[in-house]
Amino acid sequence: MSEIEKIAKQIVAKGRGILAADESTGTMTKRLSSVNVKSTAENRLKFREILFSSEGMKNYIGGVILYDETIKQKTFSGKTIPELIESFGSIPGIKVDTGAKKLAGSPEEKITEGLDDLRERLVEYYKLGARFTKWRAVYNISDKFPSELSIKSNAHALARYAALAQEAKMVPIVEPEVLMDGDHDINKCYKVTSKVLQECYKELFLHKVNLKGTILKPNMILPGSNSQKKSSSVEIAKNTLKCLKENVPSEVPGIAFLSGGQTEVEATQNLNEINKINNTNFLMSFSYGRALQQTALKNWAKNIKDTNDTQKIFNHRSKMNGLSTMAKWNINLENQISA
Ligand code: 5MM
Repeated sequence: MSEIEKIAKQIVAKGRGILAADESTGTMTKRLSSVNVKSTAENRLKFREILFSSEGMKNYIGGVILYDETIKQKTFSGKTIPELIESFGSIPGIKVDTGAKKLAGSPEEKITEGLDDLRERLVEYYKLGARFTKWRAVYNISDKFPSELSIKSNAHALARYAALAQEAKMVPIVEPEVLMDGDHDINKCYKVTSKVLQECYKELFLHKVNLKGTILKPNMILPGSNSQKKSSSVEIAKNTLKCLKENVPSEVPGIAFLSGGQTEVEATQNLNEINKINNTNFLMSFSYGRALQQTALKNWAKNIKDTNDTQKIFNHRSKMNGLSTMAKWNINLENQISA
């Protein structure tokens, strides 16, 4: 087994998942402003360092996705951030796209950019300690969208990125995110996600990407956030598994879902349900941003000198998600946070 194949498996090994802490400065500023904290490089580091040095990292977080600013920062104790993450038994990764921009030809949609100089940037990130990478494409659902142009151009970019990441000896996380926004039902999400995944794997194959050394980071199959028809966890899990079974080649070792605007508990419960009835060979795990950080951030904002309570909250969230990768989560455990 090659090194990247080993790393891919290690990151999403049973009981573990990924902390997506790769918010760009713009997104992090929104998150911090929402809790009335000033978005300075120092504050962004402070919050992230609290998470990265939590006990929960050791047992439940196999990898951390960083942003360019963070991977180059030093902790308050002098270690680099990748060194800190490794010392907690986790693997540092890096977001290498440069964001979703207006798609020429269909300007209401987005194309993810970042291929320019990517080969050189990957070499630098490897030297800084990154062993896996991430690139996110976004697709909107509406009557007209996503267009064929958006599906094809984003799949092409994802595949070019993945091939370059593997050339640089890093695992690519391939993230095609079909957004939850809209009033569509779960069937529409199923259909769109299927199309998007088919095109991604067509391109990954064409670009000779070794699928065994990749991780897929998809959305779960959910009704739109404004849909009148809500779906149960069981329905979400069944649809998600069916869609992935039909459209993801079996060589892919692991699937790490994004949370995409679900609440923390919804994201955990849905993953737990997926693992309860998982009839595939994929390791089904998480790569959550908001669903791992939201409550911890709110708590930290009340007193940015506090470390303990914020870590307690993050440890609990990590543990709940770790349990859900083994289908061992339940609501009683969820409510036992005071420990
Ligand atoms: C953590 O946020 C990442 C995106 O940041 P930018 O929009 O600033 O580039 C994002 O890609 C994230 O990794 C995934 O969407 C998963 O996060 P959620 O919050 O959906 O679980």
